[in-house]
Amino acid sequence: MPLSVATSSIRQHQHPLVRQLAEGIEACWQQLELSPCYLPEDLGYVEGKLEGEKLVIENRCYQTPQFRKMHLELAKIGKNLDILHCVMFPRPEYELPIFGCDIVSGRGQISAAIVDLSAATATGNLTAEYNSQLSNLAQTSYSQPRDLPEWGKRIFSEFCCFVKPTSLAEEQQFLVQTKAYLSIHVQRALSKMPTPERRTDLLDRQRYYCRQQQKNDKTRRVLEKAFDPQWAERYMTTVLFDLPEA
Ligand code: BLA
Repeated sequence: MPLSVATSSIRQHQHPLVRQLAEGIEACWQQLELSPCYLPEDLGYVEGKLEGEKLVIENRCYQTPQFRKMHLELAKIGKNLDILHCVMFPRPEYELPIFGCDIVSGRGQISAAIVDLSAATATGNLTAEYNSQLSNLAQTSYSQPRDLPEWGKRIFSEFCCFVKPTSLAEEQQFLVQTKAYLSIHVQRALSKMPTPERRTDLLDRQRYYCRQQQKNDKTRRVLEKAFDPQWAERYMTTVLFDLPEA
């Protein structure tokens, strides 16, 4: 029996792209054999204050035979800031890339939309199947591509898309592209056989990915202002990018 995905209460009030992508992600995830994945108990649903404005964070977290943690987070800060964060960490017995996506919208305008399938191994290269399927997707073009920060350059693949969408058409293009990455990923995961002998390497790479993501000062700043530095550190290292244990 697949686990049904409940409807979120904050997404109705979020930027349409955040809402549409959240729905697309959950629909795609239904193809997998979902079971719950537990976050630290007090951090599943959180409220805080940022400059007097209310911050609400809603987390959904699942695991499947192929993935140890599939996390979708929606956050709303006052009337202005909407965030979607999504990461899928494979079990280290499966040589699958890490899917990651982040949308940040301020005052109704998206400033950052990023999606990637990040390599599972230290070479930084995706496998041939991923390469060919991603290369075969329709070409995209955005008027405002953004430069990756240094920490990101070390983990994201050549297929990483990081943009500020400037029109409805570009927002829809990002939605279609992200859903295509996800759909390829889920199809590949379903046909993947485990390779337990690669486990140590794959775990190391996931730890590196998380350590690099923990360097995102922009995420940290928002959380520090809404809560406090200690809370932000705990949230980034136990909910967003916890290091997998050996
Ligand atoms: C950027 N992330 C940001 C920004 C904010 C957040 C405020 C700056 C927006 C901008 O530069 O226009 C905030 N993101 C958050 C918060 C959460 C969140 C508060 O997820 C959660 C509570 N970040 C990810 C994942 C990726 C990612 C999975 O969580 C990529 C796969 C990337 N976010 C990412 C990158 C930037 C960003 C690369 C730009 C950082 C920079 O320009 O320095």
